[in-house]
Amino acid sequence: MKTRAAVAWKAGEPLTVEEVDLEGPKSGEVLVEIKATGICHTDYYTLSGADPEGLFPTILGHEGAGIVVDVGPNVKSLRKGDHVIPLYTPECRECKFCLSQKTNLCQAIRSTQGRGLMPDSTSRFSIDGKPLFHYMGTSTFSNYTVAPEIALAKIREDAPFDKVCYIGCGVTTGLGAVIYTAKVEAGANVAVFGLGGIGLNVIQGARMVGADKIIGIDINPEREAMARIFGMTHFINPNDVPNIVDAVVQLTDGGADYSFECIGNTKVMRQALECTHKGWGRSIIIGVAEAGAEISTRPFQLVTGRKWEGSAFGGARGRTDVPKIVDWYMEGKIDIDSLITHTLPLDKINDGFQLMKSGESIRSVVIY
Ligand code: NAD
Ligand code: AHE
Ligand code: ZN
Repeated sequence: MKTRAAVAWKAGEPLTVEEVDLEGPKSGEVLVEIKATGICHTDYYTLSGADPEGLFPTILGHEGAGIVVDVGPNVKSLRKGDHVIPLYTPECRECKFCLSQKTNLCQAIRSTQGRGLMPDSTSRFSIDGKPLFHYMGTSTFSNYTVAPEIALAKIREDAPFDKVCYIGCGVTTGLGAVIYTAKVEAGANVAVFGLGGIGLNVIQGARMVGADKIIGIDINPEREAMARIFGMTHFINPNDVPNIVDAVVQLTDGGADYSFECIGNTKVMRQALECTHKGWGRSIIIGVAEAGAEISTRPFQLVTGRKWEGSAFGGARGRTDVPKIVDWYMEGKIDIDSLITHTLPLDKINDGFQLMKSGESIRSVVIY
């Protein structure tokens, strides 16, 4: 079949909307009509050329929601008409990683996904007979996409696609880092570095679990108002204080119990670790840093009890947890609408990247 898709031909170049050929689903695969997709900073990161797994030409996008239009042979858990959110972190429930119950990082299809291919090592997308790479197993910047059954979460049918698409990455990553990865307890002091599409969801998660001080840190002063609505109790612009680590330590009587880096800046990652409390502080890296970037600190920081950790997709097991997060939204327990500051047609997708770069948007959503 044919589908309209925004194609990334080369790193650093704008996407172009094209008519693309899409092969039907093979064994264990599902054809999905994408109804809406968010634009995440990670799409921009890969487009920029900084992603060691970035392959071109490709169809980016990993924050979508849509409807199943066809299933391939051996698909058991989904059928035509089901509403779904594609998962860049699948959940096969059979691999060593899933069975461990210690991680959400299902590895069933990770190697082919990282090479921009379906599990049989081929692509379903092509243009003029030349294959295009898939991206993160999702490629939601295409009106129709094919994904493995294990990489689709079935969601309730009354949930609006143009809002719950954001649960496909940003919402789950932010809330999940607090709830599933860090397991922040009521009364804890939390510091959040970077108040964008992810950081504001960390703030929202921290409020949900009853954190005490929720300190937001961002160089963009425009982020303060929205962060306060989501539960931030204190705001610090690092450009307004001599030392951001000292500022957080003073506010929290010795350091934050938990900190979250939601930027992808290795210098900030160090600050986020060092502002946590001696003896028990835990710092969770969410931000994605470019190929070649490395983190550093004095080992003494770890010897004296601070822990450096990371979180992918908020530690969420997608097929199990994503439908629950959709329920939280539908029950009014979380706010998604306020964070979607811009909606665009596919033809304007490059404007969405521009709005992110300029700091004007929190989330832009493309509606097909
Ligand atoms: P975003 O662009 O919406 O937000 C980034 C925020 O950081 C902005 O508000 C910006 O003003 C702020 N910022 C930039 N430099 C700063 C600095 N030096 N100090 C303080 N604040 C600073 O991006 P996003 O969509 O929220 O994504 C954030 C990061 O999380 C990206 O690196 C993205 O790739 C990553 N990410 C990771 C996962 C995961 O599973 N680990 C999932 C989604 C996104
Ligand atoms: N290819 C990148 C990896 C980037 C990365 O860390 N991705 C996150 C999700 S970001 C979503 O916005 C992730 O889930 N990582 C775990 C994994 O298995 O990829 C690089 O830098 O190499
Ligand atoms: Zn993302």
